[in-house]
Amino acid sequence: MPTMLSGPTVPIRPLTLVRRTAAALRRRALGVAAVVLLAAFGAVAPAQAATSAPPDLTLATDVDHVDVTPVPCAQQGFQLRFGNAGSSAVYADAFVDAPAPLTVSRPLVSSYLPAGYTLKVQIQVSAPSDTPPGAYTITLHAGSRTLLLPVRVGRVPVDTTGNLARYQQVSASSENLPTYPACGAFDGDRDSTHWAATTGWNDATKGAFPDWLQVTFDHPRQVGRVDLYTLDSAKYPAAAYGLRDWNVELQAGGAWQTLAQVRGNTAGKVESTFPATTATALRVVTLASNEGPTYSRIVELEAYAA
Ligand SMILES: [Ca+2]
Repeated sequence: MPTMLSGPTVPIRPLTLVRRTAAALRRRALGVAAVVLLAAFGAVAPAQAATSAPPDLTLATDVDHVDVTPVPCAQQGFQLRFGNAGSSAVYADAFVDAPAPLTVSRPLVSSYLPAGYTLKVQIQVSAPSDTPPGAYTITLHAGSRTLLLPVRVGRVPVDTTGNLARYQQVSASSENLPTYPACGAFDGDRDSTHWAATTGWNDATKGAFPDWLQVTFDHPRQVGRVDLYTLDSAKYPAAAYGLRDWNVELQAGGAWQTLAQVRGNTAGKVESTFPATTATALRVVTLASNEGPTYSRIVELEAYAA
């Protein structure tokens, strides 16, 4: 019979939780002060002036503005410099607020900050392809500090290769992040030797099939050919690590239609051709890998009219 212990159970509170709570309480108090200060002065200090402000928490960035191209996988952002100018260590939070539809990779940075220490964190800034070009502002908060970072959103580049999948919105059943995002399969780089440099998609559900990788067109497109580049390098040949079986599907008339089926593939590149079909989206449904029950790997996925 199992042994039963009697008496009250005292939960062990994680140390990190206690510290977060303390930071939250301090933030609430200092937040009120920040609102009063902002109301009094009607503006906040520019990015470069903030670090010279009185002690305690400091906020700064490595750039005075961020240029954003609204396409998947664009590498753009800034370095957040979050410091403690006080004489004792603190746990503190910095908030990075981006106006919709902009998003940031780290909306909250929580950290232990020894006295005199400045934490440096790289923040990625992203925008969907339908973001109106123009000026935006990211607001950074920490304690009583507020910092405004101007953002300039440009236009979506024009593809000149005929590849209908470039600069479109992409999604996947799962992503093995941060190294193998879905957008890596639409970045214009077909080279498998760059596999570990975010230029390919690898799902995150090892051993589970099917997976899928999708591109959604900004307006209906006529698609008659799909080129799929699976992982194929000297180190990782397609016959051992690449995709073996998959379906090419188009969303036409509101429903998914299978236009091509590939089975038993061992090549690095496969062209699937079919009667040109007007579609709002394209997806590849992966069914098996040459490695066995592991992962789906696509270095680049391209779509053409014919
Ligand atoms: Ca790629």
